[in-house]
Amino acid sequence: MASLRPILADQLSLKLPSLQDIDISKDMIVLCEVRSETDYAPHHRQKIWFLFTAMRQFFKVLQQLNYKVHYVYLDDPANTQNLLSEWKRLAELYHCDKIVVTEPGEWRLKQQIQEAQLPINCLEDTRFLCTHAEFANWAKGKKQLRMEYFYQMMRKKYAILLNKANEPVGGKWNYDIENREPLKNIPSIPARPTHTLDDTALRVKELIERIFPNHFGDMVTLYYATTKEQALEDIHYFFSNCLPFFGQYQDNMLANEPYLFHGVLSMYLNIGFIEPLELCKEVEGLYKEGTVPLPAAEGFIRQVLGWREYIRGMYWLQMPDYKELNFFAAHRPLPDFYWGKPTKMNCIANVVSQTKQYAYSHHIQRLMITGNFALLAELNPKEVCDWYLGVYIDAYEWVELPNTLGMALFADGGMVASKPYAASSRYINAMSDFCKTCHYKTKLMLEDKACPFNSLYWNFVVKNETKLSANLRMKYIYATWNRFNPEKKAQILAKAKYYLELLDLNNI
Ligand code: DLZ
Repeated sequence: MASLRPILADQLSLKLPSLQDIDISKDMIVLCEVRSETDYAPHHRQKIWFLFTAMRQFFKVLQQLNYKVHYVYLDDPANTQNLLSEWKRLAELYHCDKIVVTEPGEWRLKQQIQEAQLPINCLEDTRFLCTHAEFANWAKGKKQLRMEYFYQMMRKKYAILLNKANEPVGGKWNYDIENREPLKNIPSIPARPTHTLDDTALRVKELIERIFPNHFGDMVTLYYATTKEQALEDIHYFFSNCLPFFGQYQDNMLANEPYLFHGVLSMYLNIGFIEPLELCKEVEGLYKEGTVPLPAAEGFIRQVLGWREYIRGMYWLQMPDYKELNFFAAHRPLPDFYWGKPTKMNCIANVVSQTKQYAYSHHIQRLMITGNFALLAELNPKEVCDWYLGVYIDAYEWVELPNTLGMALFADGGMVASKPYAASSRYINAMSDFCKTCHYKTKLMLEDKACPFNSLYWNFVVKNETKLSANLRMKYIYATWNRFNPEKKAQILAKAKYYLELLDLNNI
């Protein structure tokens, strides 16, 4: 009998394990656009546009390769609008006695697969470079699961940037310290490649505008590649124009440069257009031929081979309990300005507006602006995580949750990060041009136009002293606070209280 081979929107790769033993003469591949996936998070309209266009382009590729493929369109009257029920319907339609699928990237969906009364064989996703068993084995018995050690293991496993003695080239595993440049002398950035919107993309645009008229997110154009070939153009643009500067400027933020020297490749890696190992090897090759300095190559490879795999490992190791963690017991609802309503805080307004336009922000904007504010203002982790999962074009829960709940919000109490990434506006002003044109003043703490990040920072530190003061990396922060006189301390906390009240009125 035949088997059904469903492919998810973030599995658009011919190397998928569930395609490897396929019998091309009878097995049926299916791709389904369904409301259960469009609606489980508040997805940005451009994200859905990107995914459906990429799915439809991949469908054409499969047809050209003579696979048997069935595509379910969102507005197909036969569509039951749920992945599992579509797989059941199509398995019956095509007389398939089993369903072979590559493991989904989200626990929610894996759970649905396991609970479905269907003959499903779920294969481990070999597009990742560390298996679940390897990660669990690495984690076993360790008190702390720090990325740095995991990364060294992965460098050794794949022999990336190692010399003949199996030691790191250049003598160090990590060149982060050489990577951080302040905000000056930024080289000019050539325009990114654009991709023509073909009939497929335009038809999907019309569909999204019709079905999701009120969803968050601009649809003026689609900024991203929707085929593997186009994604390769973006990679080559990145290699030639950005990678040499990537490390140096990766923490900077500019109001008019959403991408700076970032790869903007995560959306392609995460849907399967690019293989992570190939990408790392290409970058290593560029270093070896002298095109890219070691700190830039190492910094980039660390993101892909280290951070990306570590985050995924942590997700599967800790789920489902991980999602419920709320270390600081933060409960404030997500303010309206996360959805584009006005705020006088220029950094947030700018990052949210870029997010609305591009469905993208780079990692420092996500961590140190929207994430930092959510941490300081005690926003409910569930609402914050839902926002990140929806609005970013590269977000699936395996990558979003540990990055948001763990890294940005420290809601896991330090499983992912060794200390909270809390910062006052001093950091934002040093790394960005947002403060220059802001209503609030970065240097002020108590005055009328004092930047809210400043008093909220101390409020967060003080409020969570019992939870954080034992952390060695926080010691100097508490020492600074304790040097303030009692009157100043009281004034700072009163100012924070005032701003939190304004925040609750959506008037900050
Ligand atoms: C994110 C997403 C959306 C918006 N829509 C679909 C869809 O209609 N069909 C589909 O197969 N996948 C979609 N996805 C991606 C899935 O949500 C993703 O595969 C799971 O969350 C696992 O990572």
